Amino acid sequence: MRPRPTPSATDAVQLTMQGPVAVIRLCRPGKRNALSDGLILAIRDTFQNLPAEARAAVIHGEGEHFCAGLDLSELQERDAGEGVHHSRMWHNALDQVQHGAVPVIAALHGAVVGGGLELASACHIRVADETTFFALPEGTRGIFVGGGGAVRIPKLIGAARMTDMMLTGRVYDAVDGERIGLAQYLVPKGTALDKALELAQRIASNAPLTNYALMHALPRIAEQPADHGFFTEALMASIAQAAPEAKERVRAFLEGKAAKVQKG
Ligand code: 1HE
Repeated sequence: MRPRPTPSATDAVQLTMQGPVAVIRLCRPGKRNALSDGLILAIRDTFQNLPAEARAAVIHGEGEHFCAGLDLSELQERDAGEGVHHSRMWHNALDQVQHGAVPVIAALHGAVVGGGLELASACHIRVADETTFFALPEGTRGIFVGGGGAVRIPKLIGAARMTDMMLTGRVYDAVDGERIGLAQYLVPKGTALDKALELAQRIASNAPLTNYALMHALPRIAEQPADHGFFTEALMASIAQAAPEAKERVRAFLEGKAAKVQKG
C-alpha cells in the first residue's frame, strides 16, 4: 500500500475568521484547485479542527474556478484495494464537511466539476455566481465518481439527471444549475462569496441546537421510513424546544422584541 499522503505547501487551504464565520479558501489556482490527495487531507484537517468560536463556514476557491475535481496527474494505476482506500479517504474528508461542527456554504464560480461538485454537494448550501458551470467529466475520463457523489448528487438533482451528466458529459450553466437544484442561490458575477458570507452570518446567529438538528437530524429523518421519521422528528423537536435559548427566543417574540417574518 502507498504511504499516506500529507498536505504540502502547494496543497494549501487557508482559514480565516470573520467574526463567527470560518472562511476556507482553496489556494491552488494554478491547477484550478484540483483536489490532490494533499488538498483533500488539508480540507479534512481544516474542518476537523475549526476554531471553537466558529458557528458557520464558507468554502470558496482562489482564481477563476471553484474546483476542477480530482487531480488527474495523481491518477496512477491503483489496484482494487488501493482504489477503495482512496475513495474512502475522500468519503472521510467530505464527511467532515457535511457532518462537522457547523453548517457550510459553498461559494461557487467557474468550474464546479467532478470532485469539485462532490465537494460542493457535501456542503449545506450552494451559492453560484453567473460564471459557474457544473459537470461530471468522470464518464468522459473513463472513471466513476468516488468522493460521495453517487450518494449526494442524486439527492440534489435525482439519479436521472446525474446519469445524463455522466453518460453524455452534459454541462449545466449557472442558470440551469440553480433551476435543477445544484445551487440554491444564483447571484451576479463575482458576488458568490459576499452572498455566502451574508448567509453564514445569519446562520451563525441561529440557536446552535437548531443548526445541529438541521445538519444531523434532518438528513437522517429524510431517509427514514415515515413512521420512524415522525418519531425521530418528535424527539428532535422536543429536545430543541426544551433548550433555554429556544424559550428565550420565543419569549422575545411574544413580548414584541424579536423580528417578524418579512416578505423577501
Ligand atoms: C488539472 C486539472 C485536474 C486543470 N487535474 N490538473 N476533472 C476534469 O476532468 C476537469 C479537468 N480540467 C478542465 O477541464 C479545465 O482545466 C477547467 C475547465 C477546469 C479549467 O480550464 P482552464 O482553461 O481555466 O485551465 P487549464 O489550462 O485547462 O488548466 C490549467 C492548469 O491546471 C493545467 O496545468 P499546467 O501545468 O499545464 O498549467 C492543467 O493541466 C491543470 N489542471 N484541471 C490536474 N483536474 C474522487 S473521484 C473524482 C473524479 C473526478 O473529479 S474526475 C474529473 C476531473
